[in-house]
Amino acid sequence: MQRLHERRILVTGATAGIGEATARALTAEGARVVLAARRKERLDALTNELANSTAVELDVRDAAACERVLAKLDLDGAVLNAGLGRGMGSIQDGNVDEWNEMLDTNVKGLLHTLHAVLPPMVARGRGDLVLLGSVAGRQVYPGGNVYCATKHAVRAIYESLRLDLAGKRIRVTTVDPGMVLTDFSVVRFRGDQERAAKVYENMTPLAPSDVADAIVFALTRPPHVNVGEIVLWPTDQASTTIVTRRK
Ligand code: NDP
Ligand code: 8X3
Repeated sequence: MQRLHERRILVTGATAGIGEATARALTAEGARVVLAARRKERLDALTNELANSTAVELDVRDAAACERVLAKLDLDGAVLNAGLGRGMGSIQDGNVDEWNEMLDTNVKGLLHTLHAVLPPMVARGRGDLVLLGSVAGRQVYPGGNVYCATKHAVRAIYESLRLDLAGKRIRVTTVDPGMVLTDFSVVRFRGDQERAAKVYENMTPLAPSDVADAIVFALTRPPHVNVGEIVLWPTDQASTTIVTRRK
């Protein structure tokens, strides 16, 4: 029995990491997945591989493109996962372009996506939203300032959605992972593989499939159950600043 049989679910940021793992897991549960991201060749490879999947090339920072591409999709659910970190350091030494990229993607991109996908769900009186927050939306850490601020904003948007959508039969979930082994740190450190690898050195991070499992759990509860907040830590991570590294 495939628990998401024929449900049409959008996954933003589906070309890598958590989004890709989620697209795979949802497809395995019978969902018709719509993959969204910027890298067309990766979208093409995934739609060729995953049964019942389609793709839209989309930069979530582009509000007009989100409306044009997403508003017409007849969605049962959306996993709002597209996001990134850029750099690590103090605010006084910060790079304004990197701040804008994080804010435009993680906060405004999330809002653009919600603005496009929500009206048909509200009209139909049914829909599921899963936001990708982070433990960085619950705690800060040295050098994390603006990235952490974007994830605190995701948490505020999650809480706001619960109020705005009260009584409309739309379920809202935030999934907030700790360290997950994806391209996240490679992107954050602009391709510096050595620096990225150090983040996960001598500890066992979550795998993208661990996060996908949590998303599938939330989406497969019966309609009267709304899983609100899922916080997933690696066993080796006690907080955003305390990580056990085993030599
Ligand atoms: P990856 O770098 O592996 O994947 C990021 C995905 O986001 C890619 O598919 C990328 O696709 C997409 N993306 C980035 N910018 C845009 C954009 N402007 N428009 C559309 N898609 C975009 O990172 P993760 O899988 O780790 O990150 C996914 C989410 O999980 C993020 O929101 C991140 O903040 C969050 N997270 C990650 C954690 C971790 O430790 N890895 C922990 C907690 C939360 P493309 O480049 O093709 O557009
Ligand atoms: C991304 C992971 O290390 O910034 O949210 O908490 S981390």
